[in-house]
Amino acid sequence: MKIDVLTLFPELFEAFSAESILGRAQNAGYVTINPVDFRSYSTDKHNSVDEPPFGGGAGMVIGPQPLIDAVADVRTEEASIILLSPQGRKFSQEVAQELAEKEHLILICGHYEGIDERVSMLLGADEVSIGDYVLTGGEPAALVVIDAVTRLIPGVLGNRESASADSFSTGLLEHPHYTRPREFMGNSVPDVLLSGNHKEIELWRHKESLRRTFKRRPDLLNSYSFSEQDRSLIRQIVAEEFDRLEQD
Ligand code: 6GU
Repeated sequence: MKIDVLTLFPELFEAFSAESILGRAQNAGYVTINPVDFRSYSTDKHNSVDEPPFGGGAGMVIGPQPLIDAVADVRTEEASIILLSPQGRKFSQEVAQELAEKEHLILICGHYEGIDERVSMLLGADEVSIGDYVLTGGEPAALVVIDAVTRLIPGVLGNRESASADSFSTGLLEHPHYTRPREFMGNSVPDVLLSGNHKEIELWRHKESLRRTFKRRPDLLNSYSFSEQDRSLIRQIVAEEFDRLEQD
């Protein structure tokens, strides 16, 4: 996959994408992340990219010319053009999976008050937001999208890090994880994890996934389909949580 990122701050992407799994994925040839400073496409004599808004008001708006020219330069037949914007459709694991199947992504990062509306219209851009909060620019959102998408490209994660058991891929939050030491500041690792009984461990993990989702993100259970075993585990969890409340 090729990911071109049109931004006024290309260094942010160079640093982030050189490290860890993203760095490894690039070195192994699964993905190429190419930050493009779209200021260099400005035909303005001062290389400026922003202007005050027509109609008045605060801030500056990024004009269409440098972005349209930059996209024309990097675009291929297969490219999907994504504009990071708080007005976009909401990013999710499902959207990440959809984008991970593309060959070429062009991500456009706005800054200041936003981007001239004609950019999205002329490019037929897919506008994407990473959530209901306001960032100073699209760059952190583009980093989130790049990270979530890259790890889903087949081969990027080894078997040991496989994405299939992740929170959201199963429809549930992940179970808790523990490592050494067995006891830390008076808190022990649950006995079952030291038992060596893999069936029991799997059952415990699944139950704790259900418990966490039930307690922290009950909204996720609306689109989860319960097995008979899940129903029985949920009954146990409700009884356990109720007992815990009565003890306090
Ligand atoms: Cl893509 N951009 C900005 N500026 N704020 C956001 C966002 C994007 N997604 C959520 N908030």
